[in-house]
Amino acid sequence: MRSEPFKLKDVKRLPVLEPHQRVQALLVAGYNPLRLRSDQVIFDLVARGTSAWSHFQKAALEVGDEAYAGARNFFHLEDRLREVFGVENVVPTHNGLGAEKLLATTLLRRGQVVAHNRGHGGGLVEACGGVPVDVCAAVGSSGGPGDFGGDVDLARLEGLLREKGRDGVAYVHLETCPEGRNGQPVSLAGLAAVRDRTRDAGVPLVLDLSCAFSNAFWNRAVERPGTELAVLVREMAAAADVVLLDAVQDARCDIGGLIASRTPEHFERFRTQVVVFEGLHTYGGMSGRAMEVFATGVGELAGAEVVEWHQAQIGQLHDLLVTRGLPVLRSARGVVLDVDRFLPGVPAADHRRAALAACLYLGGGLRGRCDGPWSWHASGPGAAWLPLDLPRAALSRNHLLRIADVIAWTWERRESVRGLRLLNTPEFADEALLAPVEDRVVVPPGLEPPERCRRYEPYRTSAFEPLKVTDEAIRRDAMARAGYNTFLLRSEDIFIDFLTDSGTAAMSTGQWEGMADVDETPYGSRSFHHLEETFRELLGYRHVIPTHQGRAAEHIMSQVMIRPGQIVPGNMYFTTTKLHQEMAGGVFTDVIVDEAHDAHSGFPWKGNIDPVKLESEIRRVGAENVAYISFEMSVNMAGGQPFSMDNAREICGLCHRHGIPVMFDATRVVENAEMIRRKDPAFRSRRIRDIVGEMLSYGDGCTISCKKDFLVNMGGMLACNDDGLAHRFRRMLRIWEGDVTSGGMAVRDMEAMARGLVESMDDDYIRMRVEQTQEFGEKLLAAGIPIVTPPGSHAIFIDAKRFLPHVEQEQYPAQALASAIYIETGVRTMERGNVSKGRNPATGENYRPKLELVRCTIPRRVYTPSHFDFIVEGIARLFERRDRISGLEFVYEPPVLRFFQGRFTPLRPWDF
Ligand code: P71
Repeated sequence: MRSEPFKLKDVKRLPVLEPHQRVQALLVAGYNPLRLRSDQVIFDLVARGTSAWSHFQKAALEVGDEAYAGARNFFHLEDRLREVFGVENVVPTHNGLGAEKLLATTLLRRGQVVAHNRGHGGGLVEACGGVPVDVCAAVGSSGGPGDFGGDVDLARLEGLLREKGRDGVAYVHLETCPEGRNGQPVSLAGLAAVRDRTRDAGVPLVLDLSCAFSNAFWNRAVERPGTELAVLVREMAAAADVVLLDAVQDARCDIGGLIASRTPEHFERFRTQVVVFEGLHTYGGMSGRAMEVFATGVGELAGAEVVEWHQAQIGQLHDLLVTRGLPVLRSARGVVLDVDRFLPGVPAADHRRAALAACLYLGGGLRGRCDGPWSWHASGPGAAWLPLDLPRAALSRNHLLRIADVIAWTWERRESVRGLRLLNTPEFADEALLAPVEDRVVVPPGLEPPERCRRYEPYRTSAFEPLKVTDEAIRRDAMARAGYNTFLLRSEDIFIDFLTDSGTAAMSTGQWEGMADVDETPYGSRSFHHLEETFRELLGYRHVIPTHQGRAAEHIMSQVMIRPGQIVPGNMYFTTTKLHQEMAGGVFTDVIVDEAHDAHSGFPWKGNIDPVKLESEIRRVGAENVAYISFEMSVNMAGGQPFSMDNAREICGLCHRHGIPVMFDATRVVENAEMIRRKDPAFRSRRIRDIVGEMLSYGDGCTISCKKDFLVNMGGMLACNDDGLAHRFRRMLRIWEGDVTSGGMAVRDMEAMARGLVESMDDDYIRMRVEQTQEFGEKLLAAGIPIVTPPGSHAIFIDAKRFLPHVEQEQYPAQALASAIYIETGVRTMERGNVSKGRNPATGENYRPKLELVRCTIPRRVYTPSHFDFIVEGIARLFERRDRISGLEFVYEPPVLRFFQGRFTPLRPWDF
C-alpha cells in the first residue's frame, strides 16, 4: 500500500515544546515519561486509544442508545462481531482488563496455573490466587514478526499440561502480538498446535484477539500468501474456546472490551459475572455510544485497509531506522529498540531502559510504551527492550521521519548518555521516580534552527474519511458517464480530490470544541462577537460583516461601491469577482504585471499590480471614474501567485494619492503573507500575523471567501474601516443575505471561522502548508512535468499545452488532460483553459486563452506526503504515454459557465 487509504477529516494539534520545556517537564515527572502530562508529549507511542477514528466512528458517538438494558448499540456490536470475527455469545466489558477480570474470576481457581505467551501481565491471575507461567521462549529471541516470537514453546506447554493435569491448569491464555513479547505475532501453525494440545488435555484455550488483524498480516505474509486477513482472523477465533477483545487496538477505539465463548457454560458464567464487576450483560461498563464506536470500528476491520496501512507505516519507520544502522526490531505494533545495544555505556544498574526513554523524550518529545510492573522493566526481560508502538492512522510520513530523526539523535549521542537512579520503591512503572546519576542524562539539545529541524505537520489525524481505491476500468467508465468533465464525477468515485481548496479543509478538534456549545440565534450570538473580535484583532478592520461565502460579499461590495460605467482595475480577474463587478455596471480592467501571463517566467511576484498600467488607466478615465482597486492576494487564476509587500505599499500609496479606495480580496491572505516571508528577506523572521496585519493595513477593506485560508467548510466576510460604507454594506446584507450578526450563516460556522482564522495564522501550520505545495511542484518538475512556475501556494497548475502538444486548443487539451489524469490515477483536478474561458458572445468563437492549464488544488490539512508521491508517480506514468491522449469535442455545451456542466467525447477512442 503506497499511500493512506483515507484522507484527513479532523486534525488534532500536536504540542509545540522547546527543548528547555522538555527538560523541565521531565524533571518534574521524575524522569519517568509515563508521568508526563499529555500536552507535554509530542509523539505518544503507547498506542492505546491513541489511534485515529474514522468519521463514521465519530458519527457513531452521537447515536449512543443509553438505555440501561437492551441498548441498540449492543446488538450492533454483536452483529459486527459475528460478521467480522465469526464470534457469538458476547459479553461486553468496560475495557480489555474487564474481560480478563471476568475470565480470571470465573475459570480460575486458587492454586491453578495459567499458561500464557504474554511476557508479563500476570498480575490479575496472581491477584486471583493463580500461578501465571510464561510458556514462550526467552523474550527477545525473535528476530522480527516473521519469526512469530509470540509462539509458545510446545514442549514446555506439553510438559506443563502433563505435569499439572486438567485440574491443575485453569486455561491457556494466548495473546495476538503480545505486548510483553514486543508485539511479535503468533503463527497459525503454532496456534493450531496449541489448540490440539489444549483439546487433548481438556483445558480451555483463551485467545486475545485485540491485535488479531495485525497478527494476521504476518500470517498471510509467511504462511498463507493471498488469503484475506478477515479469513485468517476467523480461523484464529474458531480455534479458541474463549476470546477476548480490547477495543483500543485494531478496532481503533478509546475504550471498550468484551469476552465471548462458544461454550454455553462459559458464556453463562461470564454473563453472571458481568453484573458483579462490570454492568449489565448488554452494556458491560460501556456507554451506549462507546459500544457504537466499537461496533463501527469492528465493522471497518472487514476490509482491513487501515490495518494494512498501519503495517506499511511500521515497515517505513523500521526501514528508516535500519538504514541508519540503529539496533531495532520490527514488531506488529511498532518498532522495538534494543536497549543494551543502544546504550552499552550505561551500566544495567543505572536503569538503562529508563535512560533511553528519557533521552527520546528530551530529543523530540517521544514517549515509548513502558507500563506494567516496575520489576519487569527494571530488571526483568522487559529491561532489554523499549517498544515504540505506532498509533493507527494518526501520523504522516513526515512524522515518521521526525521520529526516526529523534531516535537517531539519541543514537549519535549514546556515548554521552548517563544513567538514572531510583528515588523510591515502585511496584508499577508509573510510580517510579528517578534522577540522573550525574547532573543530566544526556546533553540537552541546543535550540535547533527551524531550517535544520525537519518540518512535519503540526497536527495529527483525529478522524479520517476512508477513500475508495477504484480500479482503472471503473474510472474509465465513471469518466465516460461524467462526459469527460471532472465537475460531473461523483466524489465517491474519487481517490484524491484536487478539484478545489474551497471548503474542503479538515477541521480541527479545537474548532469542533467551539461548535459543540453555541447559542443558535441569528441575533448577537456569542459566536458572532467572538468572530468580530477575532477578525478585528487579526485583520485590523473596524467593521466586520459576515456573509455566507465569498461571492455574497463580492455582490454587496460591488453594488455599494460601483457606479455604472466606472472601471475596476484588478490583478487578473476571478470569475465571481468580475461577474459581480459587471452586474453592478462596472468594467474590469487587468493591471497585473505581464509576467503573470507567462507560465514559465520565474518572476517571484507574479501577483503584483503594474503601477505603470494602473496609472495609465487612472489617467485614461480619470480618478473619479475608478470605483476602487480590486487587489487579490495569492492570485488564483495566475497560479496562486503572491504580490510583494513593496508592491502593496506602492500601489496603495498611489491609489490613495488619487483618492481611490483599495479593496483586497483577502481570500488567500495568509498564504500570500507566507510567500512574502519565504521570498522577502526583510520578513524572514516576522510572525505571520504581523505580515498579514501589515498587508491589510495598506487597504481600506476586503472581501474574503473564508472557505480557503481560514479553514472552514462554509463562510465569508466583508470588512472595512469607513462607517458610512459599513452602514450601506449592512443595509444590503439584511436585504440579500441575512441578519447582520449572522450574515445568513449557521452560528456554529461562525464559531468555526473565528477559531479557523486563529489557526490559519499559526506559524508552523502555514509554513508546512505552503511547503507542501512547493514540494509537490518541485517533485512534478523533477519528473519532467510542465507546470506553471514558480509554484504557487494553494495549487499547482499543469501546462496542458506542453503536456499535450499534439492536441489543438480547439480540442480542449486541459479538459482532456484533467480527464486522463482521473482515469490514470483516480485524482480529480480542474480545467482552467479554453473551456473555462468560454466563447466571445459576439463572434461565437472560443476565446483561446494564452494559458491552457489543469489546476491541482490542494485542500488544507487533508493530504500527506504519501498521497503526493502517489499523484506524482501517476502523472509521470501518464506523461510517458501522453501521445495516446486525443482531444475532445463538446456533445453538450451550456450557454453560460460551460465548464460546470458541459459534456464531451474523445475525438478518437482513448487507449492510453
Ligand atoms: C476556487 C473557488 C471556488 C470556485 C468558484 C467559482 C468556480 C469554481 C470554483 C472562489 C473564490 C476565489 C477568490 C480569489 C472569491 C471566490 C468566491 N474560489 N475570490 O478557487 O478563489 O468565493 O466560492 O466563497 O463564493 O475553487 P466563494
